[in-house]
Amino acid sequence: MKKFYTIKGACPQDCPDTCAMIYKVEDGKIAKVIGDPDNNLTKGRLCAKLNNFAEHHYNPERLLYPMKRVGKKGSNDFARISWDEALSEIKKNWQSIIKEYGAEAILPHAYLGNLGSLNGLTSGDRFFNALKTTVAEKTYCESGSSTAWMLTYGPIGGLDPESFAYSKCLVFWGHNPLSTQTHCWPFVLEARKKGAKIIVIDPVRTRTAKQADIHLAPKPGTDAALALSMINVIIEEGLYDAEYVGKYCSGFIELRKRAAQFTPEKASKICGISAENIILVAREFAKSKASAIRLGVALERHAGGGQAIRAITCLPALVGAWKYPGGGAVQMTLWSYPLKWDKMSRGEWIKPGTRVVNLLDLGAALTGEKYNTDITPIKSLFVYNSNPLCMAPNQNKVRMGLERDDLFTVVSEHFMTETARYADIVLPASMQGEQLDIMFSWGHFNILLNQKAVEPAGECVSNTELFRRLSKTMGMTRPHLFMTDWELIDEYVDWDSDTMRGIDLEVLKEKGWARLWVGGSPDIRAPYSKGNFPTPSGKCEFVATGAAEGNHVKPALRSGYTYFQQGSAIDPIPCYIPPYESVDSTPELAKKYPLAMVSGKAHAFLNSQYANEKLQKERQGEQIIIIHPNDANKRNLNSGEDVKIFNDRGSFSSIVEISEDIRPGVIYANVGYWDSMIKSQTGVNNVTDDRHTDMGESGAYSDILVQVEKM
Ligand SMILES: Nc1nc2c(c(=O)[nH]1)N[C@H]1C(S)=C(S)[C@@H](COP(=O)(O)OP(=O)(O)OC[C@H]3O[C@@H](n4cnc5c(=O)[nH]c(N)nc54)[C@H](O)[C@@H]3O)O[C@H]1N2
Ligand SMILES: Nc1nc2c(c(=O)[nH]1)N[C@H]1C(S)=C(S)[C@@H](COP(=O)(O)OP(=O)(O)OC[C@H]3O[C@@H](n4cnc5c(=O)[nH]c(N)nc54)[C@H](O)[C@@H]3O)O[C@H]1N2
Ligand SMILES: [Mo]
Repeated sequence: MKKFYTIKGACPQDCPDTCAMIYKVEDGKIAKVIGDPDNNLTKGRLCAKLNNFAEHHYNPERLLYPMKRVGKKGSNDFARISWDEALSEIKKNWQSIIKEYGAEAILPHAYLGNLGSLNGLTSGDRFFNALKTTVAEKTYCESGSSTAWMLTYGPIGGLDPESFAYSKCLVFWGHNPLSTQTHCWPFVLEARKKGAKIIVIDPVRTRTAKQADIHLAPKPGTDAALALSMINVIIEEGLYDAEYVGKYCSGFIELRKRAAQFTPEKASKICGISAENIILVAREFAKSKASAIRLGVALERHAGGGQAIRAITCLPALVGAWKYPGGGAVQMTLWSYPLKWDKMSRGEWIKPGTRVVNLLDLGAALTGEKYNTDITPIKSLFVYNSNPLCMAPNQNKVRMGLERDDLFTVVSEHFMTETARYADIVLPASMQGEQLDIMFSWGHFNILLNQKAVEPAGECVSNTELFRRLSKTMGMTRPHLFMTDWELIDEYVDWDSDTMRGIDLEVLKEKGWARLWVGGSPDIRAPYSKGNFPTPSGKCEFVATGAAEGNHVKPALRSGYTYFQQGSAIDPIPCYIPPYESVDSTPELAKKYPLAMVSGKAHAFLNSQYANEKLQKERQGEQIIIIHPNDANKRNLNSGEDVKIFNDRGSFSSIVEISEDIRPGVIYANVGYWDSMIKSQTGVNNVTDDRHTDMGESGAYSDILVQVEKM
């Protein structure tokens, strides 16, 4: 007789939705994974990436055993070995590296292949910190926006998607939720039914922008000027909430003075949007009262991305929107979770002065361009939860680093990604249905328990188990390195926190998820109606306290990155910083490379994950770039042709789609395609740069100029 059972789970992906799922198990195998019909947000529906999640577990190309490279780096020539052999090979190499160069010659590289508290961003931190390796500063995403957000509001979670149903004006600013946060949309539609206006601000007419009442398409990286101009209009026309500003905001005079420099006419020239439209949107936002802004992460990927987010976050406070249910803003709900970040990363084990390498600089660090590599070169790289050859900027530099014969590289993976092909040792990682985790979200307020549904395939292990094995192999003895998964769950969550009222492990085991106690139901929820922002002044800070001293990096890096780094001084009043590369800011460069290139998320992939799944590949189609007809005509291009996109850093090929869905002077490309899926065998990140932006050391992925030509 077949044995059937169901187990409650949670989606592992780095996505704001963190869906509640149900694993349907049949004879020890996951037969199907569905969205939990009883969940307040998932409501039974998974997305284009996850709706064949069972099959993903049993993809025949999945890595099931440890392997050792026998061919050239990058060649995909590997031989199966045992776990014992793999671990002793790692031990042998690391011991000799540590003896000759010290442990700082080892660089861990992780990001958010898995978002879990146990198996996610920080799962290896305690191991690497105990081994005293170089510290990885993980700022691929979110650190710039979080830093800016916290300067304005402090660590608050802001609005939840359910609150959108009560908004009267919803602005999606550099955010494309119909691809990247689909489960919020029913609440948006509910608001629209009640008369709410939907505004999308994006250089591209995305799926989301197509649904908007108003779509503004600014030049990339100019949003600070737009937001400051809206502030100008709102103040000059007396549309701000003087009482709310007076009681709960600081720095109004300074903000007013700064915004005065951005008349709609001036901002119009910078942003490429008409002055009338700037005024229209400013008035709509101010007059709607319960107005809300959903910021994406994309805004941070420009030279002045942090300052843009600072300016944007001032808007809801300026008009007093926080007084109303459905009014305010959301950047990362994550900041409301009762998670013990310090325990998760064990930053206290790091000796002050230890080298910190920002992972956006991977190529520069491996090639010796940065970080005193003459004194302590990087001799070993350990990659897990990340696919840097595809997702890190400046791909050629990263590849050059990975090709080094004297670099001992270990990669823990689900699949033989192009990064994994450069490994000396490949280790097989388990998938979400095969491991335990407790999940938070950065787009809502549910906490979820992902229970192990089946045993791992082959010899796969979870990240927690991987680091327990490595700790033992390296002869470590600290008890914290050997805690079980259940012990880690107990340690990482502040179960006594006020937000955990009525939630314990029994509840989570039974139901799978619970909504944190964050100030009542969404129809009445307005927790900042009387200010109470956890900033140094307790107010919404138009002028950011501490910004000038560089305290801005600290709060954002608390999410598990590094802990003792200080940033450089920044302007405490929101300002406009022009792009690193643009027709207006670098006209000389623009003669050679006249098109700005923005990259964003593919509808059917999750970063580079699922790009190797048949269904998702079919759904997503081939790599395309979108170009405006004017720019296409100048180059004599026809839709469907192959083109080459290039600049001084590199190039990639793509099919061209000519469309008015993009503003002239800009092209758009989805990121996530594996090199092997692209004719040029190089990807979007071949042309991106590894520069950091103004805040949180985030990446300037979409702040680049390129040229496009027929292939
Ligand atoms: N389907 C899908 N969902 C995902 C992911 C995925 O890969 N696929 N990835 C997840 C992750 S890691 C993240 S961080 C989120 C990201 O979620 P989003 O922030 O929604 O995603 P992006 O596509 O990066 O960017 C959103 C939009 O910002 C626009 N944009 C770029 N530059 C500018 C600018 O200067 N100004 C303005 N106004 N707009 C700009 C882009 O054109 C793009 O349409 O999505 C998560 N969800
Ligand atoms: N040009 C450009 N580049 C970008 C962006 C962009 O918009 N434009 N977006 C940036 C953003 S927002 C982000 S978040 C980063 C994402 O960068 P990454 O997090 O590196 O991206 P992923 O493609 O999700 O790669 C995660 C890898 O981890 C593996 N993995 C998944 N789960 C596990 C696990 O449990 N254990 C182990 N060991 N491995 C696992 C997956 O198979 C996958 O290969 O990329 C950034 N790069
Ligand atoms: Mo991200």
